[in-house]
Amino acid sequence: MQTSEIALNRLEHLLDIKDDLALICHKKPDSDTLGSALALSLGLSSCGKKTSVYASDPIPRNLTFLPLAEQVRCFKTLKQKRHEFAVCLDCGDYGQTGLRPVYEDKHPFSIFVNVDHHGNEDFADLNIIDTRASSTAEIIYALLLRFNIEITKEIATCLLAGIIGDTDNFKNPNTTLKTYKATSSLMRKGANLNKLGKSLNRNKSFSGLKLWGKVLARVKKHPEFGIVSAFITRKEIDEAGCLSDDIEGIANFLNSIPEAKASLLLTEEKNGDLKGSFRTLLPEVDVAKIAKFFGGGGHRKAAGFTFPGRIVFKENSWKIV
Ligand SMILES: [Mn+2]
Repeated sequence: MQTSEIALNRLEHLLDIKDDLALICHKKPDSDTLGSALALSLGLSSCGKKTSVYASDPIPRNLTFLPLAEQVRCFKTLKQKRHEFAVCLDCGDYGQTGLRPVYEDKHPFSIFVNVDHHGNEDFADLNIIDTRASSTAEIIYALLLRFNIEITKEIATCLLAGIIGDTDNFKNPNTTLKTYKATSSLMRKGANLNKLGKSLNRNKSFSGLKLWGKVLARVKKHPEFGIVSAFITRKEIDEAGCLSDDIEGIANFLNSIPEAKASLLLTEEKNGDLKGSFRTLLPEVDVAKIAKFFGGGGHRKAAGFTFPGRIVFKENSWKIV
């Protein structure tokens, strides 16, 4: 799925005539949603536009180095500001925007745009979707070129952070020739690939690594489906004093063995929910379909679900209750 010229022209026109925008990251911001929002914010500011970046959840500590990350605001401010025009970045569905708990299904924006590479749902008034892009950052890169906005070193850094994050260091099958072309151009603009890789990948704490050990010790492979799975309980996360950054990456790491068709990591959430994260590296496997079966969603290579539940385990077996 790729956005039509008409939609792109409409977005260009809207950005031309409107001066004040809210840029909204998805829940639990990652480097793609945040890098895309910050890059767009920096780019539009250079054209004299007023932009504010919002996120419903705090920024993970390994992303606070991104230019302007300290200026990301919470949803309380979003409510006070009464923006007319909002663009959400990297949100696969309306729920991902985090707006529902604040506004229910009736958001207050008269112009609501979504720029994304997942393409599950056309929930905004204008949906700029490219499912062939590795990341939303790759789409924003193309949009900035189209709008003749100069890509500064800061913008390049934000966009490359998004690309590195979503391609899992250029390892995922969503990495294309276009991704490498964008990357090389962003590096030419001053983004430091080495430094970014270090900041994004070296983000674990000591207790976090110990938790990884526990989780990896209980990895199982389904004999029929080839799904490699593991789980983390809330008690273990709390006892280790771990943050969500510490657990980040386990789901991808489970795919490291070649016989894995897909991986599933189950995490007990604070609110009593059980979160499932599916990942696959195989082009023919679509984990979004499996996640949908459990009431969730996502894209072909990374998808997830949540439902109320807890894990009960004894020695070698475990079940969801
Ligand atoms: Mn993304």
